[in-house]
Amino acid sequence: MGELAVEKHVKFILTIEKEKDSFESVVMEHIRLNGAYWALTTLDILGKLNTVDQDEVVSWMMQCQHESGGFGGNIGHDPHLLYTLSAIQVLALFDKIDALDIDKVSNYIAGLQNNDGSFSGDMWGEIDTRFSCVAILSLALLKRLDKINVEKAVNYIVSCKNLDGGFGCTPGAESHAGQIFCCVAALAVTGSLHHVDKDLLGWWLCERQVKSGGLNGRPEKLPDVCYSWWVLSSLIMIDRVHWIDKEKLIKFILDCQDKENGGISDQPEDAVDVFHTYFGVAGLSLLEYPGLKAIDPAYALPVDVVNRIFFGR
Ligand code: GRG
Repeated sequence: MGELAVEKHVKFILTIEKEKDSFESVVMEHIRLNGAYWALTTLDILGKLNTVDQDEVVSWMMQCQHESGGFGGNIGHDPHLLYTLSAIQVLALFDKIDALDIDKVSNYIAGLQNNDGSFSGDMWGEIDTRFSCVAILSLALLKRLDKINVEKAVNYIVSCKNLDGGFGCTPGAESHAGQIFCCVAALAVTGSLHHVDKDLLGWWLCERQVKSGGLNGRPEKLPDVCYSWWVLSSLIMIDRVHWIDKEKLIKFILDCQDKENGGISDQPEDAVDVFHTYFGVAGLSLLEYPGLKAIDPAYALPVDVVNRIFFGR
């Protein structure tokens, strides 16, 4: 089995940040704040967060904040819960959450909760369990969960549970590993995991492993490195991670590396990008690959960062 090409991946991430006119930078222009979270968390897991200028990142990021308190994907873009969580996560990595007006940001998030407990992603109203997840993770990191009706939020997530044990984006929608992460993480953070049938969901999740060792996101679909995160983190949170073949999954992720120029792709031989590089490295961290910082399966932040926030150490 090959090895994780740490130096190459660090170089890949630092290069895409500098090449503002590259294809990668242009297609990521509208989600640059998500990209910053994926890139910086990868660097931190690899022990290389000190290679970036933190003040420069924070100064750019604070310009992405809208007067409502929410963050947009880039300067001048409309605010959305998805970018607001990324901003909080990046500040958490830098130990700079205090740079935020915490009441303003948490009021923006709480204002997006609907009467049935669900969350809209932004003022335009789309509802999805992804937004329940990011709202709950954000408010938990800001220690402001009291701003929302947690019981209603949990009941809405439970209403998205399916007969196969999984969760979808709205009530009755198909189970998908990405949405399962969202619902399980939100339930974990709110102390509500008793709503999950762990054996039933664990069985559905471990059936996501295909012959190559990779994981898919739902039945009959192709494996993709990003599900190493969505599936594994969920299995860990429900204590069923020993139901998959870890060695085969490690091999699948390592086979998706560009060993020459760095970066990780969705499948072997495909083009690399920062999203799959992050979820590949984060997946390896969950698999306890040597030399990587441990990552928290619910907050998707290094464990030392989460401990610093909640336990001051
Ligand atoms: C804190 C890590 C973190 C995330 C925040 C936004 C979010 C919460 C989670 C997104 C979860 C999700 C829906 C992931 C799936 C992403 C993905 C690869 C979707 C592809 O869907 P299809 O239908 O692919 O194109 P499949 O694999 O089903 O064919």
